[in-house]
Amino acid sequence: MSHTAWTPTEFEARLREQGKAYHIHHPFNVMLNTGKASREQIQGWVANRYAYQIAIPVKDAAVLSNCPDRDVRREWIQRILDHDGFELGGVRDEGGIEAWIRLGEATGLTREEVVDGRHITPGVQFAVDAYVNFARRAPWQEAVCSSLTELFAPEIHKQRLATWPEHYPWIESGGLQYFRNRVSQARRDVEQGLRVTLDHFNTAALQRRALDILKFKLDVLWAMNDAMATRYGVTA
Ligand code: AHQ
Repeated sequence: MSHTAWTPTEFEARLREQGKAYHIHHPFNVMLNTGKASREQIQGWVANRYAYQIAIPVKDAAVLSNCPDRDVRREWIQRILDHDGFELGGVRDEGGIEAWIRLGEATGLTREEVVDGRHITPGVQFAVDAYVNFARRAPWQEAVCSSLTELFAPEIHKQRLATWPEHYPWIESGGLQYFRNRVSQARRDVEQGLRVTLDHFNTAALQRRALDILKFKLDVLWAMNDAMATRYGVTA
């Protein structure tokens, strides 16, 4: 086991290598993005992923509460605004959680059944809670590192935008706005997440820890898909 730290370039390459375990490769996601999902499977996915979406601002607030660095907080707080929405100085943005509910309605779910969480499976909730609880108790730099699954997120959002209109024309196009917004938001998130991670994890041991943290978060996303596949089945 090497005791010499990787250069930032090599370290970033090792982080990106972990994309092979990203949930874009999970059979449930492959089913969704290759047009094989039924209406019920898509509705189940949207309703279950709501548990994750509403947890993100809580997770990000946990990071802020652990972070003494004002400059880092000034950038990180944007993530909460992205999801919860805001009304600042006359500028109003409904936010990503509202856009996710719209996605639910576009698939034929009612706002009420998305928001009341009746479709959320225990496995999805446990994975989401593991992520939030990790961010609450871990050093804030480790929680920042765990958000780096977003290195791989623009591709999955673009894949949905490229395939869902063709495969699922019955989903009203406005419902996909969430994915359109996330392509640029994920890129901006990663710019800060990577900067903090490459700077903080600067010894061989710390870099191995960073890879373990990213693996944990990849497992959170994978486990969510496992739970949904168990509940709704995977049509190959
Ligand atoms: O919509 C997603 C989102 O807002 C976030 C925040 C970020 C984080 O802080 O961990 N991760 C994330 C992700 C979102 N969408 C997922 C998807 O597949 O639609 C991907 C997920 C991620 O890559 O971590």
